[in-house]
Amino acid sequence: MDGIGANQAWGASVSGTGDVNGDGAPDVLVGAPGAYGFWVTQPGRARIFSGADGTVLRTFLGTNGDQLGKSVSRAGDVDGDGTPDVAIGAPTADVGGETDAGVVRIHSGASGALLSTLTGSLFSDLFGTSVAGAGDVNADGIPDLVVAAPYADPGGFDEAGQVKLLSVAGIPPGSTPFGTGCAGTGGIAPSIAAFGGPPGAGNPTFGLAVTRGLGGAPALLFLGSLPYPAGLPLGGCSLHLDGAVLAVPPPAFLSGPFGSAGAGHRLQGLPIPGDPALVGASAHFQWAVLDLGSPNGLFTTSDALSVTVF
Ligand SMILES: [Ca+2]
Ligand SMILES: [Ca+2]
Ligand SMILES: [Ca+2]
Repeated sequence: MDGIGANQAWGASVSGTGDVNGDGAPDVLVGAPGAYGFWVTQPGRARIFSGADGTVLRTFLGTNGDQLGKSVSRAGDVDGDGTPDVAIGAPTADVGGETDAGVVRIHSGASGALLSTLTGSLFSDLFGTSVAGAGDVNADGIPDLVVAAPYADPGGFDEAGQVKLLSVAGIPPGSTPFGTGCAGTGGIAPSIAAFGGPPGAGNPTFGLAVTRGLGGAPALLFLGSLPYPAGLPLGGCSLHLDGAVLAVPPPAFLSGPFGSAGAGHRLQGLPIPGDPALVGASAHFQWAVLDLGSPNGLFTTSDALSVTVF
């Protein structure tokens, strides 16, 4: 696993990832923040290598001056597909015109796809200089991350540094939860949250999560044209959507272990097209999870979420 060019800084960061390719052997993640690209300086890169035979399983590339790979970490199974995911820091990435604010990218271990980006907010904070998987600190069922911005200026102290413990999922500005979920096996009700950044038009990583569902169970995401806060009774559960249709046709299977109460979660990407006509539009969502321990003996429902695009 040697670098193949001058100044790549190959191995500036290393981490185990868990088994991303399902061959039973844990794999490894290596960062090269100094790696170059054609005509750009220090975009950086990171790679996952097979722990079994050292072959390259995934390659992640930064863009100009990002120094992607300055930090790397296992992230746990963030999207709930059963394969561990990874976090990669790019501390000199620019964010919204703030030079070197820094980002941490969370990628699927299974496909390499970008799941979410956590961002620094201010000039020269270098957010993402270090990153580590923290486990599920806030008990919402999704693994969290701890990220350092060592050149941040908290309290007005120049470059005092700041460490943030961050949840991948939550309720973004302009979105409103409503209604109530119904409890299934173990007396635990699923809940809905958003991930992948705010619901802005053109955000390709926006999506919705279900957490605390029955482990390994299939789940369906429903979309309604109008919210129905009072709820249509469904045998002890409530449908909080008017004109409900499936938002995504195939069911998503929640993370395991299979059948364990409240242990299942899943992230479902819902990329928002970059269409100005969508700005100001609202959509309303609710999950249903197959769970024979529910009041109706068939499925539980989450609370609902209204999302307004800006
Ligand atoms: Ca492996
Ligand atoms: Ca995963
Ligand atoms: Ca969490």
